[in-house]
Amino acid sequence: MSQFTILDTIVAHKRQEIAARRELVPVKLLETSLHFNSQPLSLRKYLLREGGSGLIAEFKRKSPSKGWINQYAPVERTTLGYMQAGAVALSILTDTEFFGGKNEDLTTARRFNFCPIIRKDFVVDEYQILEAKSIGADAVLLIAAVLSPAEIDRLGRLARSLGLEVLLEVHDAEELARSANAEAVDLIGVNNRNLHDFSLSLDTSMTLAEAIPGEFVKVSESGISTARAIGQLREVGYRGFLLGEAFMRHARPERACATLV
Ligand code: IGP
Repeated sequence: MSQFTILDTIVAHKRQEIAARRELVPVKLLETSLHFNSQPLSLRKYLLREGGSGLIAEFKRKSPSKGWINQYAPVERTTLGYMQAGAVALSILTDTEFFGGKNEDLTTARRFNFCPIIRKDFVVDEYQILEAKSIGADAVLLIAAVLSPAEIDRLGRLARSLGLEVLLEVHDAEELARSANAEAVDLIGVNNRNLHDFSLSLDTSMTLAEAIPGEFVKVSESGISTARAIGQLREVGYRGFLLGEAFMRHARPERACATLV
């Protein structure tokens, strides 16, 4: 479906940002970062651990669909609290314009936690993969709706060559069929949010589950807020559950996380 969505606006803005960023912090400089040569943690392994919650807790201040969700929760206390509550991994939004995040949020989370961290952003360029590595991420998100199969292949392989795992986000069977490339992708995330009208339905994950090839770890993203929903998703094969707003809309997101684990 090639309908105009918020994604087009975000991606256009992102390309401008990257051009500016590249001038400020050239690749050579990224490569000298402390994290650049560190060994990342495997999101796949953490999610597949026996008895784990499978929860991926997200730090998200605002979004195009909800506006401000939480302006005040500090990254340190929230992410450490998420982990103490029993989350398995973290997802940190680094987009500033639309999600109120920044790279420093991820480096801060990195300092306070020993767990896989996903850099959540709109990746359209190799530069962002190198940047993700340089700020201490363990995994990157690639969104099928904004990338061609060739781009997914190229960006995914680059990420993997740096030891990063790749979470590919899809929201329908067609995207899944054209993008599920085992050479470039480690995990498949089904986004329950419809990016055209922002409506949410867990049915998206429920119906796509069996179409996801077995070599990928299955993750369900967005609109999840109850233990019951997590139980249903687990039953059809999901091993990762990405929750943002259900936690972040509370003044103490980490406490909301503790009630779900
Ligand atoms: C979390 P929610 O409904 O629990 O806040 O959703 C996460 O899935 C959502 O933030 C998300 C997202 C994205 C954000 C899914 N895919 C891509 C930015 C970019």
